[in-house]
Amino acid sequence: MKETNYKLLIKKIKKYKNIIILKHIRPDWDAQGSSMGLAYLIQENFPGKTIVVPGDRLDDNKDFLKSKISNDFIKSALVITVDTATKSRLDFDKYDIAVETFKIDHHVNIDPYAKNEIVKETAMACTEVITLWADAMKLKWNANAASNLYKGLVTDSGRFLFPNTSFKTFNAAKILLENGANLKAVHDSLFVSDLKRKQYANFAFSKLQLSKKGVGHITITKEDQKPWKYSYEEIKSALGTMSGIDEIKIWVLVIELDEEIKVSIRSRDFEIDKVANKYDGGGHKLASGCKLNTLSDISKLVKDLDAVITKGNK
Ligand SMILES: [Mn+2]
Repeated sequence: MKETNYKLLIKKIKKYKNIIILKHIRPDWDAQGSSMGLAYLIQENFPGKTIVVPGDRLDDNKDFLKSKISNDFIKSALVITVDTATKSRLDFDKYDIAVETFKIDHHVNIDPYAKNEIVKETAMACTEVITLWADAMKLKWNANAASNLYKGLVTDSGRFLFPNTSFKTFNAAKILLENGANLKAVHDSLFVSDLKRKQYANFAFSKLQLSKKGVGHITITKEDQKPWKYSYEEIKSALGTMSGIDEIKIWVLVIELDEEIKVSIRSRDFEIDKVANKYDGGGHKLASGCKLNTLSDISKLVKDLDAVITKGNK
């Protein structure tokens, strides 16, 4: 990573009055926390900017929303993307008319689509990248910026339990807590569940099927989803019900959507990304996603994951 791009980002922010911050479709808290945290940081340190954060939100925060974004506005703006590895995943259909673009990310950089970038593939969360940048550039903090960035850090690290959690993750957390992140408010907003959520988790877990080798899978069909009226992210929360269980070595959540069948695969020890590659997907060694053509392909996928355990690919 070229540290010079740290300063370049500051230079670009200073230069442009209009700033658009883009995140990926179906945002998670790293995407939203990165975009909102960065927006609050820019607002605090560079007054007078018009900052817009378009796309879906996970909560009812209406800050930095704009009902209509004209082509002229886009062309005149600095367009920063966060937490989005590939251009096709951006939650914005007019990225191509942007002139000045800047990518901030922590995914494997398979699609360097922006003019400039700060990409740290070893960072736990995109919010970690932004936090370390803001700290190095000695920006002024406020509680909104720190709390939003902390949300991405605590969720992308699985509450600091994922095996790649490191001293760097805690260093970013330290910076955010020193600068006003409200730990209790953030944790309450993210982790205090309502009764319906618990009931959904119970329902999902009751569908668990476990292979002899230790591959657990839950399939949530379109029919299953109807009574809950949940968003994709909420449906996906069923994935977590299978983690932290000794007998489940690899766990798989299959979600049937209108246009595709999405699969999430997780493991504590076994490398599952190669299997994900085989099914039109990929990601990290212990956390990957892929797609299936039909629900009946699940048994093939489970067999392939069984083989990973048999071979002992740790
Ligand atoms: Mn992320």
